Amino acid sequence: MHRPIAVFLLAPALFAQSGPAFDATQGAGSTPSAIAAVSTVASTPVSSLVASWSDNFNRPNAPTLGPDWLPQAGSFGIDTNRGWASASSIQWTQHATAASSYANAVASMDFLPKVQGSSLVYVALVFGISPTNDNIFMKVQDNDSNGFYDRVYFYRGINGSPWTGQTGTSFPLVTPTVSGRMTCYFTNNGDTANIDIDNNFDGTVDEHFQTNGVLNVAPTLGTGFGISCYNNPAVDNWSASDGTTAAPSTYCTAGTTSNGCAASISASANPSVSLASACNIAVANVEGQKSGLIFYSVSGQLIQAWNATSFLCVKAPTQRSSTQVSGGSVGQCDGTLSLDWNAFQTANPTALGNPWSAGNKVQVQAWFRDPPAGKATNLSNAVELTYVP
Ligand SMILES: [Ca+2]
Ligand SMILES: [Ca+2]
Ligand SMILES: [Ca+2]
Repeated sequence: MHRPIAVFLLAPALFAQSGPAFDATQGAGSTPSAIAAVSTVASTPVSSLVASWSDNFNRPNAPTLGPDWLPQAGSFGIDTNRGWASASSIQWTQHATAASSYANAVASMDFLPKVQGSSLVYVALVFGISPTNDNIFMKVQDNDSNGFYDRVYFYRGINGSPWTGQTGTSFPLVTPTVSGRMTCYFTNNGDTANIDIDNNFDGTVDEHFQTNGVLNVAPTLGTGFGISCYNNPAVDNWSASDGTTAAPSTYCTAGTTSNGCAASISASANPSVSLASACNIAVANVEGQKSGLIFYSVSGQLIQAWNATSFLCVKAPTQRSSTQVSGGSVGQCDGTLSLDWNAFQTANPTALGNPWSAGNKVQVQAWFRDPPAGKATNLSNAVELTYVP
């Protein structure tokens, strides 16, 4: 790709507190201000108890992300149960239904190594997308193309430019990383934009960055959410929320079974203390005709090797639910496990975590038999739930 060249539109004084501002994706050849014409922003009102949206991209390889995403520039597809950007340079896509005022919104996503091509990559979360595509854009980037994400940037517009009153545009990661989870949100009544980086997927934030002055932009922001990438990085486990509470959020990595199945867990919604809404846990892609069970923790996320491919993703102590049979066919990945969370808690009032309170967090994972595998078992990825009233 093009070599970085020293062309900047920005006053150096802006970056006195934030290190060099050079952005390799804004060298010759890129067109940061060229935002493609788009369809109308999805504006379906979301009035449920928990306004949240998520995508773990766990579906067959495909050249698009499917109907939940409205591509705006470039191309996004599915690769091995992850999302990825498959064209070149600046690309972005908007979620079809996610909508919230930016100020209370929270979004997160895993940023992963490139799938192909140049190591000059970024992964960005986009907030407040308006019908004219104004937005707040926060990215983590491998700015020197060495395979390690090393800087974050806060921009107005898709790979755009600083906003008026910003107190820093770009900051270096103390510990560059090949992958991690970024969580972005706003504080200070919507004036401060924040990026948290968890560089080892253990649920604990390792680096935090922020900049101010978003209120100068707020009047022209909208309510859409998006993803943007530069070149061909992979992403996973996107979620967004209106701030009422965190969305059910998948994390950790599923093991690969002896028949090549990667069991994928999901939750229909966060559980409710008052049982106001259903909370169904589903595990897809389980080996057929195997016994298994869903278990949980209230002690936090973990990533600890279980066997050659699986990880234990929840901290001890754990609570098991009943053993069940996965169904499907022997040797196939068509088995499933499920748990009616509310029914289990109602039937087991002394189970771990009871009595529940709003804000309680639960980490849920599935275990199932796989005789040829290490420990003769494998594990799914995990999902974290947050109790709502
Ligand atoms: Ca995935
Ligand atoms: Ca780097
Ligand atoms: Ca961490």
